[in-house]
Amino acid sequence: MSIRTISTQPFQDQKPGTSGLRKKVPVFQQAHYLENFVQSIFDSIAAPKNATLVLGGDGRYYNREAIQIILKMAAANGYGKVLVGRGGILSTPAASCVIRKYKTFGGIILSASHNPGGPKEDFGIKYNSANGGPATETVTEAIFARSRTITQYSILDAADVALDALGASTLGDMRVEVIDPVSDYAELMESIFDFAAIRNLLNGGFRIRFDAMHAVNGPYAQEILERRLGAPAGSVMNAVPLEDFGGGHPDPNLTYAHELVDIVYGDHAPDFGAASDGDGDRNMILGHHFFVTPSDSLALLAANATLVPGYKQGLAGIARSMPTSAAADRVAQALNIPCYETPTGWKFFGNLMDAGKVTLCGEESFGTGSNHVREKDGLWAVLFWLNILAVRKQPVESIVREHWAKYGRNVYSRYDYEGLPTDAANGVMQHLKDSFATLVGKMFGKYSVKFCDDFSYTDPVDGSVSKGQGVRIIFTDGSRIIFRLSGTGTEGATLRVYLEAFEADVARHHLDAQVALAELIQIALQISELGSRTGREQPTVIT
Ligand code: VG1
Ligand code: CO
Repeated sequence: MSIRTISTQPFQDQKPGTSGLRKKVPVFQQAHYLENFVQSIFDSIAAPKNATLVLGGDGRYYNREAIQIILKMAAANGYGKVLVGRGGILSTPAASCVIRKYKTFGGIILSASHNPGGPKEDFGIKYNSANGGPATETVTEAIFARSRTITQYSILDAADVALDALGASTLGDMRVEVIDPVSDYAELMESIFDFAAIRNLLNGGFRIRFDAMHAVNGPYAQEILERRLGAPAGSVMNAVPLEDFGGGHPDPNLTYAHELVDIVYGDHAPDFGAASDGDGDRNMILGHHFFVTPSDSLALLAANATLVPGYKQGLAGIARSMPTSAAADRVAQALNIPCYETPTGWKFFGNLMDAGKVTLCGEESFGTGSNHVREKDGLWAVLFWLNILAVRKQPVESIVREHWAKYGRNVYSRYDYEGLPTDAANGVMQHLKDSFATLVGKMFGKYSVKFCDDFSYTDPVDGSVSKGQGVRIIFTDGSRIIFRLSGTGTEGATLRVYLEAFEADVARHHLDAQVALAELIQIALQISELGSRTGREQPTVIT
């Protein structure tokens, strides 16, 4: 076996987005494309000789091929050991768990999360640091800079490694350990939650449905919910991970998880429904004929955290991404703990958690997590809810309504306009920024604009500044409209419009969010000129 050094030329498009580098599979299949990016990671992180890496992905199309390439490149780049999930599988939170548990130098996660998979669909790669979290902006920028000047990469000339049986083998001088992708993660979950109480709940006839959407969490959910907690077989649906997610869009929201939504809103609906995404880090929570918005879910977990053994000492603080509703802020205020507002993407939470400033974090995009790992964690959120339900013995809906009655309701919705021409989407954002001065003080019906800006964040731990993180239009009553361009899409531009209105009046809490937000939506369309600038009247997805 020999190390080959291969000459290459930079691709100019390897800029990591919100969550790593995401492109169509055929882009990744181009000669040297994946190799260039992997070498750029290795060159930027400068691991000491014989360092250990964790490697795994969500099992989508091209996962196996990519794993073999990365293993051979790690061997050629002086790594001492790679821990790889059996079959090349690790959910994103499980990879974070393994990186932390075995104190490795870092890890590489292969996923395009909630985006479809298959020969013509999406693939992705990201680097996570020793804390188990996505590399900070400083590191991802260094990787991008390197990818623009790269001239060569190294790879071991060797046969493929067998990945389907547990155990160790060698690749040149490097050790490859194929590990069970589920066991370390399941053990961590048992250390946080009251499994006995949840088991009692499930034995007592409380019915759950978990939709794994043919994505990575199937085996995790079967092991934890069915085997360890005793949910009846079949409680986990679409449990077999498929390379193309069964042709679906593994995004746990009301649009794409419609199979589950039909069940929880149908006859004989279960008491609790949940789903997770392609790589297992997102979650959707449903009750009997009831949907919990992710922003509310974060606030509720925070308000009920001391019911869970792992958080019985209370929370150090909460963090939420800027577009996430301020429901969590109200709980933080009541608990007298800080609430941080960060840019979108999990990489901004890591520093806060490492510094002990926050315990729970969340995003409006169906992402919730805590300092048990450094990624959002879908199944963890489901177990958190089940633990609360086991203690409070109330339906999901009454828990949410009681929460609203106590704290008020932050009515919330997100409109996504996918696949827009990039110029038109940029034009909308520029137009909004150009309008700030004329918007302030302006009245739109009962709403008066208090303040507008393009969100900028200074990390309280390392002082790094991230600019241009989304346009905020904030009204005097605290309502908000936010416009942001997605950093995870692979085709054209996706414009997200986030709408939030605060409703203190319990008598209005039953209103459908779309009805309660109708006026704000019209204001958003009016001030952004979205329709005329993009030619798009209707959003692609409403969540
Ligand atoms: C989206 C979400 C964001 C999330 C990111 C990664 O990013 O809005 O909240 O952190 O996906 O989620 P964007 O830039 O498209 O809005 V996942 O499940 O990919 O790790
Ligand atoms: Co994801």
